[in-house]
Amino acid sequence: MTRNWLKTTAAAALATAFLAGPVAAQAYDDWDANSDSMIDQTEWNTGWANQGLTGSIDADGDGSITQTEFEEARGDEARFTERYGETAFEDWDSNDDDMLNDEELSAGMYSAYDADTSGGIDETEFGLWEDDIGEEGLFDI
Ligand SMILES: [Ca+2]
Ligand SMILES: [Ca+2]
Ligand SMILES: [Ca+2]
Ligand SMILES: [Ca+2]
Repeated sequence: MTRNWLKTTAAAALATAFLAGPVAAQAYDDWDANSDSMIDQTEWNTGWANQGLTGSIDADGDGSITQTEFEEARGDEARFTERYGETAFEDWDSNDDDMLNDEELSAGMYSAYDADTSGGIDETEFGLWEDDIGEEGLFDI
């Protein structure tokens, strides 16, 4: 954990002057703004935006994720499908414009990781998500 964090931090620092770096290690406490040991949808969206996570898979930087950008970012297809289902892109595209914006991606991931559908992301669920994002991209699973 510590070693990974150091490695990620060093890489992120290195990448600052260049293009978007690997997704930095996430801190549950930073995301849980009101410290009630649960990340609600609002806190999740804020954490998501603060980390610029949509930008890390938006290859052309236009603010929308196309299906192509999505597929290129998702890493191992079989594992991705196992985690998110075969129709994740369509399911998350709530306004049916064949693109995912920041909000849709954030909401889609939120529902995917609220494993017990309690309406909040607890530390265990957050840890699972953290394990799934990695240096090769947001969906390095
Ligand atoms: Ca909270
Ligand atoms: Ca794009
Ligand atoms: Ca959309
Ligand atoms: Ca939950």
